[in-house]
Amino acid sequence: MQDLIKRLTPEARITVLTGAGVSAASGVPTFRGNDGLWKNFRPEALATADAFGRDPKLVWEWYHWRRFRISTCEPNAAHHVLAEWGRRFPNFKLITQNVDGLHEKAASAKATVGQAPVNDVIRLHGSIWEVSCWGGCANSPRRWRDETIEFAELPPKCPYCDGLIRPSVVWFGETLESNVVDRAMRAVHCDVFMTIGTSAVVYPAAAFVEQARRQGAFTVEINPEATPASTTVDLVLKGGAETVLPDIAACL
Ligand code: BV8
Ligand code: ZN
Repeated sequence: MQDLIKRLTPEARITVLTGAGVSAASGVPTFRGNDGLWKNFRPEALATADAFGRDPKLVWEWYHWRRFRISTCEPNAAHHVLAEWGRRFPNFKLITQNVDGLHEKAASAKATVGQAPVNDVIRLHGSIWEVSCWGGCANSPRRWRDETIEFAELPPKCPYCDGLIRPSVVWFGETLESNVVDRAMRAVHCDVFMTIGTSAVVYPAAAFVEQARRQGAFTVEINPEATPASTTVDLVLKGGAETVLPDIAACL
């Protein structure tokens, strides 16, 4: 751990990539854990445009259930430490695969009134709290925030064209937004890269830690389990993010 602490200096370029494991302590089910997001279905089978095209009601039932679940969850100590680091370290960047919005919630919880949350989170896979028109109708914005918990009907209708709306998340087989990928690529140029709470199986996010290492970053993994990244990083800290991150913060 000392190897890491000595590198977390005020001028250090620190980049963190998070996955579902960071929200586990908040009660948000992970994708591939044994509590499985929805046991009968694999995310890869449901989180696709094909699945939505075939059965929009089924896919919406899954998102409806996840939105309700997430609406009852609060950020945990891991989110708060990362939000604090966003304020403390001028060259801190946070990249997340999560769509639950808990990083943003933790950042805005501490931001002084009127101040934009300091760590503008680089959200690779979109937000479960945003929707867009499935048909991309001319009158609708590219995406908009919709925090409805109980939709009157599933699948919900687009208010601009009476077609369907979809969750504004990146599904398997869909490309990530190029400006988001560009920001992530710039953030991978760093002194310390920490991959936290991700099974490191979904691309292109899973490739970032190796790209960071190749560019000279000191790489760290925080996860109670081993992942494909465990054998490539400089330091593995085995444990939950909600305990390991506060332990690191206490040494700073
Ligand atoms: C794309 C949004 C161009 C929806 C999600 C190579 C290059 C590019 C693409 C591919 C490629 N190879 C394969 C592909 C295709 C595909 C892919 O990666 N497939 C995988 C399954 C092999 N990638 C794509 O399609 C991407 N698109 O690149 O477009 C393209 C397209 C096709 C072909 C080539 C190029 C789009 C990927 C985005 C998919 N959308 N979600 C939604 O959320 O509903 S992915 C989904 O998985 C979530 O976003 C999630 O964030 C992500 C990763 O999961 P994790 O976050 O890691 O969560 P998981 O449950 O897996 O693991 C939790 C971890 O936490 C575990 O390790 C556990 O031990 C740990 N943990 C548990 N408790 C704790 C903890 N850690 C810390 N503390 C704890 N307390
Ligand atoms: Zn529409």
